[in-house]
Amino acid sequence: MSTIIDSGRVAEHNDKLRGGLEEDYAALAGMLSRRGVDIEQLTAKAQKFAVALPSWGAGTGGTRFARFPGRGEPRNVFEKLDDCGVIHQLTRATPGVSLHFPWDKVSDTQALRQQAEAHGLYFDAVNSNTFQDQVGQEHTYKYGSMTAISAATRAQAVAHNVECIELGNALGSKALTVWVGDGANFPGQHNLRGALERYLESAREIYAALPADWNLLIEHKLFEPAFYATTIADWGTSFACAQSLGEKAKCLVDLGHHAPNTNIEMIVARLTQFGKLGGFHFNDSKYGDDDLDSGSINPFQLFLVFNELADAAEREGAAFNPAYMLDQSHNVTDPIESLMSSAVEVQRAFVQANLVDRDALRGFQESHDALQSAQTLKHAYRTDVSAILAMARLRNGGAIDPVACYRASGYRDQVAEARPAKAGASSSGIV
Ligand code: AOS
Ligand code: ZN
Ligand code: ZN
Ligand code: ZN
Repeated sequence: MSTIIDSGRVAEHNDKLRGGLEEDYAALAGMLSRRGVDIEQLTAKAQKFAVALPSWGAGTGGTRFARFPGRGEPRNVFEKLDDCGVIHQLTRATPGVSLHFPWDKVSDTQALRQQAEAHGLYFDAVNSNTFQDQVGQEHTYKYGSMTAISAATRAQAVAHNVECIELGNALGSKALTVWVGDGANFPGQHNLRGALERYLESAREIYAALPADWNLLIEHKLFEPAFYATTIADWGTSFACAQSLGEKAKCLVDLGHHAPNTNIEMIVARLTQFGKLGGFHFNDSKYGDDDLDSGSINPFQLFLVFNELADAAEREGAAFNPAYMLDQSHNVTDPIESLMSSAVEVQRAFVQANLVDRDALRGFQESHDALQSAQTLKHAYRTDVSAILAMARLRNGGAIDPVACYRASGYRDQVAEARPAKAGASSSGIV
């Protein structure tokens, strides 16, 4: 597997920090063993944890007001893969890459697959894009795509999704994520039921094109770009559509796509109970679909989501395998640094949730001890598992401190030279 940052530099970085890490790890091991927890089991789980990277997250996202590009942004899908390769090389937690078509222009699937493999990467779910018009496109999506009144527009949206499946199939992906911005800005603009009927009609055609081992992941979002009524606005609609389409259709939960104060972990519990949790877009938010870095605003919520996932994994075993992906917009940070730290935050929530004493929790629940039930969760959440995460990276060949190692490597300076800024460089997209 080829590395992008010289492996000697990573080793040098680790050598400086190894002694301190070993001390912290031993102290944590002792503390956990008094609680009856074997640190090695947790570290082994952490070593297997994976969250996929969004190809569109490698560049600066921008908002509807402006985009302020960073230095050395990737100019094509191959350069995005290089950046993803760096993130995975140092974190060892991000082997998957989720592509977005047609933002990612792919003509030679073989060459792309080879490059991914050289970096130890594979392709996770592919994303279609019918929320904006592309140059030369015959029918506009201004009034909707899969729900459009115009049959020709709907057919075009379906054809694009089928093309995404074909591309993804050639790249080894196993799922198509569909998020559509379709909706209305005015009461009365849409026949609300009619729009969903047309959505389902289009979705059925897309579903029919799925290979046998593929999933269709339906991503809902409360609002934006439609501000009065979004066709796939909530998990109820997403769930009903997934049920009506069939077994291969599942729901994707983007953490930023809910009404404020929604109990997202309960949505996760409901979807797992009925076998319809397909995957996640992890990010964080304060107000809406903010696409801030995972764990940066509400890490306890992220932990509670993983607590439900740990419960589902305990009930369902290896069969339970939702797709974990990041979906963030980086505007004031180096996207590589944000994606590295976000992957670590998601992995942290996963490890903390695995620390929950589930037998004790069940006992407190059965005896109606609400206070101790809550404390059982808090006990796990308050445990600083950083040494486990760092040890998992070290053992997997990554960096003890990925951001420090990345900064010391000079990668951004190198790519800034190799990828000179173009005036008005195109956005990696709306996120
Ligand atoms: C849009 O809000 C969604 O989060 C989608 O996942 C979208 O495809 C992605 O964010 C890129 O814009
Ligand atoms: Zn304003
Ligand atoms: Zn998303
Ligand atoms: Zn979003």
